This record gives sequence, C-alpha cells and structure tokens, in this order.
Amino acid sequence: MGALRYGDGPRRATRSGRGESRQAGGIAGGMDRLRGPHRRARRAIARIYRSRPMEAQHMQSAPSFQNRRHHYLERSPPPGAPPYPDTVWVPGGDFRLGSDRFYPEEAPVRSVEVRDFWMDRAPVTNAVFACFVSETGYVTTAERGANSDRHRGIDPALLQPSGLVFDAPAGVVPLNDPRRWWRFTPGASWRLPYGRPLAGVGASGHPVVQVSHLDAHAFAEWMGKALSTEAEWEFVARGGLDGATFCWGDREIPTGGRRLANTWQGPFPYKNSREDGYRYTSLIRSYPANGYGLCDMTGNLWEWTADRA
Ligand SMILES: [Ca+2]
Repeated sequence: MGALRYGDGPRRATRSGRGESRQAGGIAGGMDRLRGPHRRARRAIARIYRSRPMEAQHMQSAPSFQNRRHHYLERSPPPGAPPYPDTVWVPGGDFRLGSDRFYPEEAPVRSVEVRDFWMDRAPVTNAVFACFVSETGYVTTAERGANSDRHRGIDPALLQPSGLVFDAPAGVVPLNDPRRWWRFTPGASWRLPYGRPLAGVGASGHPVVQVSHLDAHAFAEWMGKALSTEAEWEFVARGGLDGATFCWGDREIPTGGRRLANTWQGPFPYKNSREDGYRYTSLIRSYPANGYGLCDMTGNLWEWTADRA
C-alpha cells in the first residue's frame, strides 16, 4: 500500500530506500506555475474543507511535541503565503540521511543537503483523493488490473484488478519471505483497501492507501504539485532532531508513557497487541505534529517519495 503527501520545492535525485515510515512524498512548482486545471483542483479541495468543518477542526487542533519551527524560520523565512492550504514552509539545510542501526538499505549515514520547499502538513486523505477521482474520472492502478500484453504467460487470475493486503499469519514465520503476510486480494483498491468492508477503513479523514507510484504522480499533476524526494522527506520527518531515532527523539515511548505514532506492537507479523488502539490506519493528525508541524511522519502508513527503489 502507498499513500501520498506532497510538498512544493525542487526535485532532486537522491538514493532510494525502503522502510516503515521512511518513504514519502513532496514536490516541484509554486504558485507562479499553477495553471487553470490546478486552480480548479485547489478550489475542489477547498470545498472539502468547507463541507467538513469537524474534520477541519480536528486537523487544526493537533498539538506539537517539539516546536522548533521558529528557529528555522529565522534562518530562511517563507517567500510568501503558502501556495496551498495546509502546507508548511521548510527551510533547507544539511542533515545526516539514513541510519547504521536498523535496516541495511538505510546505511551508511551520509551528509545530504536539501533546498527550501513547501510540504503538506498531513497525508492525503480519502476525501481529497475522492475529489480528485470525481473531478477527473481517474482509475487507479489497482482498479485497472495488469496488462496481459506486458505480462505474457502469467496466470490470468493475477491480472485482474487487485491489491496486496496485509494478512497476519497464525504464528511465527520466517521474516525473509514477505509472502507470508502479504496476500494477493482481488477487488482491493483505495475504495476498499482490504477487498472487503471493514469498520473505519477507508473513512474520509483517513489517509488514502492502495495507490501506486503512478497514481501518486497523477494526483500530483492534477494538484500542480510533485512528490518530494526521499531526502527531503526524511529531512522534514526528523523535525530538526538530526540523528534521532524517532521523529520526536530517541525513546519510542517518551516520559509520560504516551505513544506518539500508530505502529505495530507485539511480535511481527502474527500478533499486534494494538496498545496504541489502532489495528488499521488512524485518522490523520491523531498524534502530535513534529518539529515542523507535520503529522504522521512516523507510523500510520507508508508514503511515496519521488525516488524509486
Ligand atoms: Ca497500531
């Protein structure tokens, strides 16, 4: 499953990578580059905010656990008003990208510089993505299925519209084979992420999932934005805490005992004890924002970046 988040800044090529909460999204193009279709997109999104006051109120009230924004804003103030509602100005800088302590593909730690950019404050919701589909008639990769001409010899059953769905095994399994917990599921798409109705899954204020890299780019083009690079995403995800393990610091559960992200608790992949209260996705901004005022930079879902693994 993928999800979307967009920023507004320079595109640049960096390494690609994989890892929970470490893939992402940001963009290129500012107000001066917006043309007619993009203005229509912004108006359509604005209608969602107006028609869902409770959701908007929830979005605005998310607290921040490390607010260092003012320090960065002094160094490089925003060039003007935000080009889109609910975007955050991110003054660029140097930082240490990656980690030597966890996933091998994140190593080695290296110094990277990113330039200034705008970033969406939260992941794209089902409500916003539904607006995109309604306005354009777009059909996602999962809903289209695979092209038989490009996949000759493959079981036709695997070409039908489908998605991969997490399916917890009954007990301990080898962790070197993701097929033990990912299941090919006909009918799974952003409209029905698990291929069947589940309470709360796919609700309007939850992040959209079951979207491909192609879908992410199509949405971005409609909005007049672009995906961020992985370096941009990790830079802003760290919230100014260079080198920290989590985007709020080095302890998974800080003093006070409150969990700060929707993640997996318990032995993976067969038992999720759900100590954070969520088996599936959570409403965006259910947890405090990071130092840049961005939500869900750890946990909840995987997000696309412009980089391709
Ligand atoms: Ca959880």
